[in-house]
Amino acid sequence: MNNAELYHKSNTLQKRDARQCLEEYAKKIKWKSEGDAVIDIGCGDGSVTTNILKTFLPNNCKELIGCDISEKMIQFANEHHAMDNISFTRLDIEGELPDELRERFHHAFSFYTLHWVRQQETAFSNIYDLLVSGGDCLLVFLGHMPVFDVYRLLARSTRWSFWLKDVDRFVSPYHDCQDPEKDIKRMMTTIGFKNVEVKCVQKLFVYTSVEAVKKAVNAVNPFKIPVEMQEEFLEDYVKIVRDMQLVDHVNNNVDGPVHVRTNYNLIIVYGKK
Ligand code: J10
Repeated sequence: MNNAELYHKSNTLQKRDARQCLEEYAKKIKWKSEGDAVIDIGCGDGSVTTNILKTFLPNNCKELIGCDISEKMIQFANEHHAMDNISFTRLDIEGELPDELRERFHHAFSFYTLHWVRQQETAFSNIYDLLVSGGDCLLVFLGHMPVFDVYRLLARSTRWSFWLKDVDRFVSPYHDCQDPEKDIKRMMTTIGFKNVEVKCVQKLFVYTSVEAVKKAVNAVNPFKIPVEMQEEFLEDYVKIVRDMQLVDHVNNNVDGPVHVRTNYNLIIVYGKK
């Protein structure tokens, strides 16, 4: 995920879920009276950080820093969404933490990022290390999601196997997991988190056209497919989605508009240092 312009236009599902989670869980966050430092991990284009997360923070927040592994995303976020106490900086949450970020934040948030991370223990330990003692985190990421099944099916086809050879690198670590709540709780408790709560929630999102699905897929496509093959890739993606019977004709009118259903599991995590 490297194209901020594309992502900016086609992340309706991600924005809806970030807003719904904050509406439900922001009340758990233990705000301080003197002004808090907040980090948003995997901020992408910065729109969720500034247009959604910020609206749930108390007015006396000292700073809000968005971070992302992609330099291009950070540049876009700084150009379009930086303001007074909001800035964006590059950080790989799976890598070495810079000293200046250690124990600096009262609250860490992350929306739709941690399912891309292979080394889950490293990322969660880093989140722990970003927090001051008594700080807390709210993390939202994908468990089971049909998008990953479609990737795997495409990876088995002769047409796409070359381009999707490292497919499992891009499947959520919790896609095939029987009990993600138990596994994540155990991992976080081992790291040292307290008051850990993990919920795996069933969600539904309905795209109102095939074109909208293609744009959403294109906006987060992790595979390096040559530009001239991308439309064909999206066509084949949609063929599989049809085979999976996720496309409904509205009012059974085969010539009319369609709805594309996505049922998936969203994992919502709270923990305190
Ligand atoms: C940063 O955003 C993400 O990581 C989001 C992901 C992986 C899922 C986005 C949803 C898509 C592409 C829709 C898939 C649609 C289907 C009909 C399976």
